[in-house]
Amino acid sequence: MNKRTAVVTGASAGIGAATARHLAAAGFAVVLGARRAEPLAEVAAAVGGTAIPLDVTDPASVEAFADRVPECHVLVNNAGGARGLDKVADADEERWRWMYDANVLGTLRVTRAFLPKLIKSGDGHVVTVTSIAAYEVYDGGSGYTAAKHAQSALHRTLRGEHLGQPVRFTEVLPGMVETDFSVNRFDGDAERADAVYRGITPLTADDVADVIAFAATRPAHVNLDQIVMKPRAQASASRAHRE
Ligand code: 8X3
Repeated sequence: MNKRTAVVTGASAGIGAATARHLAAAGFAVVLGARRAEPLAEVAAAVGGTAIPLDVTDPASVEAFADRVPECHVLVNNAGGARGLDKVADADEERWRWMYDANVLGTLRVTRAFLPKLIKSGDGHVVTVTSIAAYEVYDGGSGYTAAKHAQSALHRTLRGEHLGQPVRFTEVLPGMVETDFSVNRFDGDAERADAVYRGITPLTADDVADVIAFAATRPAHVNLDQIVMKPRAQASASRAHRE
């Protein structure tokens, strides 16, 4: 039997790379997209997958990417991220624009490009990785929480719009996961990023990927709608127990 195809965005590192590994282990042919060609090629080689350059903020790049993938059963919208931790009073519009473009419009572009193939597969599945920032707000987080709320709204809308068609929609909402998420948020400031996870055992990218692969391997009639994941030591975006 031919392998089912899974497409993972933001697959050069973190949750995306781990998801590519877990889906490959679950028997999928994996197509990996990300901007950074070198790490992407390394992850793809390690899982026997196909690396294709993808910048979700560029409509032409998304179109070219989708054109190279003839069939798709599972799409994991993982690309995105945060920029800064500025209060609303100090908001930087460029950072807001990037966060909207990458998280919200990126998910829109990629999902729209793959929906016909997902439905045609007879058993399609869109997994969108949002965040606990998709249902909580916290000081300094507005640009990111606003984008994640919007990304979640877009994703959840699809569930109703495609009711009756052979496609499932799962939203995974992680809390603290130690990846390069915080390093990117803080413009490469590793010390500031480390402080986010200090004194607690955060989730790993593999913890989240394991759950994504679980959702993607349920029988076709089972839709895991929303899955919130946090480390045991985290109660909310702004409340964690630190040793
Ligand atoms: C990452 C979780 O709490 O930093 O999506 O927004 S948080």
